[in-house]
Amino acid sequence: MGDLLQKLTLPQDVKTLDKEQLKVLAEELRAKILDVTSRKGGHLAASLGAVELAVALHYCMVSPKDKIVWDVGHQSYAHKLLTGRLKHFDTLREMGGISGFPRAKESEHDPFTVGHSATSISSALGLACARDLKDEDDKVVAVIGDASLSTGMAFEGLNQAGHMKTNLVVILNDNEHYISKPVGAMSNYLNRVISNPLYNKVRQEAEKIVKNIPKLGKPAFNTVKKFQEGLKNLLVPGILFEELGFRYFGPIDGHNIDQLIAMFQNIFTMKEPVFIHVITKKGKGYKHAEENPTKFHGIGAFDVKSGKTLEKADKNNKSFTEYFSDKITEIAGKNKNVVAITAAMPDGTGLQDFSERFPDRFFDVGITEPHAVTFAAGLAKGGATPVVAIYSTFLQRSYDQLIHDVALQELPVIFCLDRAGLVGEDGPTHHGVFDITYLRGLPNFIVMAPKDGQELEHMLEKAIEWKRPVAIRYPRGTARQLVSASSCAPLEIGRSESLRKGDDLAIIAVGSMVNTALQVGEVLSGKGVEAEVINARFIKPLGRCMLEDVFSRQERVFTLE
Ligand SMILES: Cc1ncc(C[n+]2csc(CCOP(=O)(O)OP(=O)(O)O)c2C)c(N)n1
Repeated sequence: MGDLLQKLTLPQDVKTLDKEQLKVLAEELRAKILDVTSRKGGHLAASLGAVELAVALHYCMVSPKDKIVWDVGHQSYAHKLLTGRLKHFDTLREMGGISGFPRAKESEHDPFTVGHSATSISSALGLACARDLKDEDDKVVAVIGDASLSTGMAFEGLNQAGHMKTNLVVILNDNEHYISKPVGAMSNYLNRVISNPLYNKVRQEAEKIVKNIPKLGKPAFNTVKKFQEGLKNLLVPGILFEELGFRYFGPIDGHNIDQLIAMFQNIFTMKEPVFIHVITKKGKGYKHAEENPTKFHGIGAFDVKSGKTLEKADKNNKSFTEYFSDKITEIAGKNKNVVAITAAMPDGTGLQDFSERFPDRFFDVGITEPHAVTFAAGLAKGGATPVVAIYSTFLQRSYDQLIHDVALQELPVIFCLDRAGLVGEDGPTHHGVFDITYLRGLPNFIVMAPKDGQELEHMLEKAIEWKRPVAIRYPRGTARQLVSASSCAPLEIGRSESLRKGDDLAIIAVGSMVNTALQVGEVLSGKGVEAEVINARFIKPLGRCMLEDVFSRQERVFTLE
């Protein structure tokens, strides 16, 4: 490991380094991030892209008094290494180790716990307002990516900050990349801003010319004013943000530490909402990640030299995501009514194939989960059969839309909730552990969990037939086949299936826990206890007949969910 990094104890120690040393520090940070991520997995590409940003911010700020709120937080590894977590960084994403995202409980240098997209501007604005109420002068910065900026929540934050004229810095970390390729009008706009060669310089020149025209009569002056406005719209990059009440600066090179520092030192003297547009490269400094930022967005352990992921032992078994992916593509081939929606995650949710085969029926709406749900409701109302593929944790954000736009109107929208249950390394912000609770209360909804891949296929087919709001939840990882297809009981709403007979006790299990229940059954059998195992299949409606039957026969009933 490099010397400089090891010598830093407090984040402000960065200030003791000269400009050349700062560049060396950036390379040391990169090497450390690459080394640990290659062994532990993690969000490599975004973190490599934000190294210079982290160095320059800590050079110009004094954390924890000053606050940096990283959006999503998957790009914050350099920040973590600079804020006292170098020694434990090898425990990245382990239970009890360093979290893959900023976590307030982990460090005073993480002012807000994050993991979901687009919370940075709102929470930073809250921190800035609280600061103002106390009449203090901390600097507050939100760092947000270009994909996250296209969400409604980001705009709600900008809207309030620009209106209040709060002293807040928003840094747009624009790497022109989402997890996969960018989508949406906002992305096109930012692209035009970046490719506009005229930048602020021309604006200043244009304004100077207009101002220098000698005294004119009122009508001529108004014409000049209008001309100036027109010029501004034409020439000023980031006019959108200026119109929202921010002073816009940029675009600037996010890997040029000198430029970043000069910019930050300047804008930190201002006392108004400032928007800095920084251009970075996702995966910067690691060839494989630069070439394939989607693969290296969030990755398991990999070989640094070849960039190849180290295969998991279970590679022969398909994952639930793969079952979903194959089945939805097959169904869409036969049923032209079926459309698919993702919120910026075509790969993770398994819709990549679908998007290639049926581009007209595929909608990547960006990181806009609430919009995705209401958009799907509109599609359903218009006669389409929308399938929304989404991670359980991210659907949380759309609760009102689920109730108001889907459930109450009883619209046939099918939600395929991937990553339901515990997700492992990404931790609490990403666990899909709330959906059973938040979906069960919704009127008119059917909620199911398949025991294996084949049952997921049946559920998907039936869900499309039933023409009702349906959610199917399934976990990350392998979908081990439990029972042969022929022994699968037909799927009727609310009907469970019996998988094992036994008089001593009953286990009612749902989803992937059915597998565990069957294993428990075997273990108990070896000890002379015979367990009945029931696959509930439905979380809502619960199989009332099954429950009455089981409780009439068994004294001990266990549930596994
Ligand atoms: C509400 C929500 N939806 C989806 C995600 C999954 N997600 C994590 S990072 C990411 C892309 C973020 O892109 P951007 O903000 O541009 O940052 P970059 O990764 O390019 O640095 C997505 C979709 C999330 N974290 N939160």
